[in-house]
Amino acid sequence: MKKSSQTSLSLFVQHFGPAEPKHLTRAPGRVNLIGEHTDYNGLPVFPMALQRGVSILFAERDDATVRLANLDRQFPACSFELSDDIEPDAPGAWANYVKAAAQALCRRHGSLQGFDGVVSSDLPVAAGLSSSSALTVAAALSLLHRNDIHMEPLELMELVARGERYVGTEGGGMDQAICLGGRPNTALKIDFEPPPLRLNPTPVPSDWQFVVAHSMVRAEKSGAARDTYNQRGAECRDALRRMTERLPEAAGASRYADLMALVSLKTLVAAADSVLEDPQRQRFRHVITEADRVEKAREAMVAGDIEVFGRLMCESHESLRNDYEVSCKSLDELVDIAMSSGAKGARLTGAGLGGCIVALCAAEQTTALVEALSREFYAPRNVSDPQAEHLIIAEPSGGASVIRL
Ligand code: NG1
Repeated sequence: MKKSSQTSLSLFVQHFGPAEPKHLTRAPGRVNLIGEHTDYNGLPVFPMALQRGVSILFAERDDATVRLANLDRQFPACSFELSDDIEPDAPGAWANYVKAAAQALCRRHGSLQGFDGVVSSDLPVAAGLSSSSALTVAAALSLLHRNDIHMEPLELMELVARGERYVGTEGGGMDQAICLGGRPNTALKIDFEPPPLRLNPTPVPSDWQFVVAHSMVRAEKSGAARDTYNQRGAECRDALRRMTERLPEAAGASRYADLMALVSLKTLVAAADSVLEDPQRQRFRHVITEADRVEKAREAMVAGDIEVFGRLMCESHESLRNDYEVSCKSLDELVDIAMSSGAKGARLTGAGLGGCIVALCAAEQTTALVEALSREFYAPRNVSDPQAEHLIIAEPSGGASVIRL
């Protein structure tokens, strides 16, 4: 057993007595390479699963109770009863991500039996690396395993994605899909429309390296950041409605994917200038150009063209900063440092408003890039060992699973 599992085990004994936990669920975080704020508009994304994630060490219970302790002391222990109508804790409470999975599975499968578990994580929290969905997926898999229920991966991805809206964020389906569907050495382009979602595995060239760097600004998806996130979604829906009402060639389109299939990108960008006002015009322009960049980025990865992939990442960042307005000073600074230190491309990743950037470099440039970020961004902030927490040399990794110990 690894050191972290041993610590989980002692916390388990401390909270739940000597019963032996026999199962370990592990769900990875993810880094989205390109395709930001597109998923909830039904447009594609291009993430990969990370080597870091959330784990639950658990023992089965013979009743409908779930009890959880967390190795991270900032998250207090919690306990609740499984049902199809579970009362949420206060907004932002970590237990809500577990309750989200539990309620969704109870609604789908009827009454379930619970477990006692200890949660641990080596992902930074509120960093845009999807620690929340990793927890939701880990809870869902633990419950399914406890109750001997098999679900097809695509059905589970959609159920958990809808289920996580329980926490109050009107998210898309990217995080749950990559967390369950991740594969080693592979990024996945994920298409949402028309349903069911489709995973398009794309090998990451072995001479490319993605590096993730935390801005040290927390992007909490509760409170103000959640409101901004949901507001962006509403602005995008409003923009789509107006465009389909006003553009004769878009008549009948009810989704972004239909609109983009019917009308060229160039025509849509020009039409938006006359049909929409800011901020709807800006949000619309980001969403449709970003979806286009996802397709081009996948082609560039297949062709091994690191220059084109990098350029698309930089365009994505500019669009997120200027049109979607979800960057911040520290994210921009990280992107600038990366771009002047050998990166081929860099952009904010995840929802933004803090959290991380992802940079792409040729593998042999990795050390120089990491050193520059350490020296120019982290040292002035008194972080002496950024790789312990804030800097991740990303390894495209496999999806979530449960193992018997
Ligand atoms: P993060 O970065 O984990 O907050 C959120 C959404 C994604 C996606 C991105 C922006 C959830 C669970 N995750 O991710 O679906 O919309 O923002 O691209 O809501």
